[in-house]
Amino acid sequence: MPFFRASDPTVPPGQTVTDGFPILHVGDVPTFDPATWRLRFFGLCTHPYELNWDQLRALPVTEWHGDIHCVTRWTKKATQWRGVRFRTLVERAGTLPSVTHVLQYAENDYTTNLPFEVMLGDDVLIAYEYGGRPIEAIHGGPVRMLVPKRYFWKSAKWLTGIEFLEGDRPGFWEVRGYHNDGDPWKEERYADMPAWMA
Ligand SMILES: Nc1nc2c(c(=O)[nH]1)N[C@H]1C(S)=C(S)[C@@H](COP(=O)(O)O)O[C@H]1N2
Ligand SMILES: [Mo]
Repeated sequence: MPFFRASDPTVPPGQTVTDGFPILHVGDVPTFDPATWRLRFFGLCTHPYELNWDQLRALPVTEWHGDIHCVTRWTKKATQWRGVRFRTLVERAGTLPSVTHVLQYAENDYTTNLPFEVMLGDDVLIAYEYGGRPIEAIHGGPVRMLVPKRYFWKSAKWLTGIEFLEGDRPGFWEVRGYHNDGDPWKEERYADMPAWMA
């Protein structure tokens, strides 16, 4: 049952803690075939590459435990994710010094953008396990991005690619009025809207 802790300093402003795990996405849940699954790294880098399923699973595993925050005002505490640290995969691509932003690509033409600096954090994972099990398809399995410092729309489910950019390029929700940066602690929910109105 959801409950509200208005003064809990561990919950960002305007959020309600939920025990459930809501499901939010556009389009249908895609099917996963490990034989054909690929994750592409491209854009401004000296070594664009792609990983297949076995190659991704052979990379060092990192874990992150913590809270996730959706712009629709639910926060889920103490989630547990496992996957590969995004920064490791960036280093392998040899990004150019001019890279300023990263665009995540996913199934169903979903995209979302963030500054390169945010994506290089220790807590940013290309995740394939949730709560000790493979991420369910409805939650973005086999592989989703996890950027816990931002609202959850910045964590693409069914990740298919990563583009390194010079300059920013707004993604699916960002061009539809969501905030470009989406920091839950600053209540950056929607663009051009004062926090008191959101
Ligand atoms: N590919 C894809 N990723 C997506 C979305 C989407 O529509 N498509 N929705 C985003 C939004 S708005 C949220 S809140 C979270 C929801 O993740 P969940 O369904 O696992 O809770 O996924 C994000 N990633
Ligand atoms: Mo969302």
